[in-house]
Amino acid sequence: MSRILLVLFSTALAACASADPESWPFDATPVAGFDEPWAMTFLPDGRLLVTEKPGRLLLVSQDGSSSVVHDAFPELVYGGQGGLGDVVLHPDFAGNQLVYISYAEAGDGGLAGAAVARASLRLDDASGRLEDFEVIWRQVPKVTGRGHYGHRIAFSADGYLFISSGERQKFDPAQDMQANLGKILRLNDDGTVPADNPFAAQGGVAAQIWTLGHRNPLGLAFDGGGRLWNHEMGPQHGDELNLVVRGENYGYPIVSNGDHYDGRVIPDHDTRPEFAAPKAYWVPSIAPAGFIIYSGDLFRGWKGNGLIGGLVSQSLVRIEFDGNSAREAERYSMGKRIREIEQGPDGSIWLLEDGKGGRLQRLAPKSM
Ligand SMILES: [Ca+2]
Ligand SMILES: [Ca+2]
Repeated sequence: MSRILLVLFSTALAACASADPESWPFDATPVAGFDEPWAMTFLPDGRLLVTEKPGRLLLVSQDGSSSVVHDAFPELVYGGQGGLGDVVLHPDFAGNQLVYISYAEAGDGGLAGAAVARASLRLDDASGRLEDFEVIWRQVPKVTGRGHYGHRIAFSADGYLFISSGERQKFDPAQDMQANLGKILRLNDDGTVPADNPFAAQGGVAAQIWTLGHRNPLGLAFDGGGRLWNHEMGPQHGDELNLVVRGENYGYPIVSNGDHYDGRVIPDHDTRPEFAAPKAYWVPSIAPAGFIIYSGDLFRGWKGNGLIGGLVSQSLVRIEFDGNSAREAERYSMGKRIREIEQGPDGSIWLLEDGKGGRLQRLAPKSM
């Protein structure tokens, strides 16, 4: 019953969502264009770091001018969903200049897997460069294929490094404690494993695992109360927004509110209550990518809301949270696949479109 209501609700929302900028409560100003941009983060000085999937890390000013920081990531493999991925700052970046970068890394025999590196970012007025580049985490095992790397990164307020690791379109590794695919990992900021992780006693890659049973998690964000949320692409529908709780199993590929693309049914979440169910889900898919939980004042009434980009749905989706529950509140049709979202220092909202020529756009409330 609830699923039927949600389908109706989603359909109604999609019907309401308008691609007419006149109907948006914000003005969207294009700032620059990129070659398959994938992620971005703001620096304390108001400039941005932007990644392009083919392998360039760029320093970008708010006026759109840019320079290359780094374009020689070791063993980077570009293709399919893989290439250069996320970029985030260490919570003490002002003191240590550390940045964390994820990318798809080639292995032997055509295999590949996500890797996370950290490096020191040396900045001057016009440019930046990386020093002391070091890979601190890798997907295990490397596998064939070019999909579902995941590799989103987020830091908790207490300084732990969380990485979302996709199941590489191999399904069962999401439930295998000898693989770190299909998991969310919790590490120290140098890549070592905290002794108080839920599966630390098992050793090996199991010790890295915070939660399991994920598919392709492309959004990872902490809310103001310290809760960790992730979103992930479902198979044929069933995209999920999850509250990420220590040691929980989110059930993929055993359960999903979507089904396999070849038509085989995957039992829905409500058939297996031992698995953590999503707090919100989408049938039909929105194809979520990019995720912030807004903490600014510029968009009145949006503080504490989630903002999610939509690829297939070509949308910006606003989420309202109430403690441990969540629901889609609004959806704006942007007319382009939205890959990434960030909040600017002044509370403006910045979007990256997906693909070649993907634009960086600055969103600010419409002046009345
Ligand atoms: Ca980001
Ligand atoms: Ca299902």
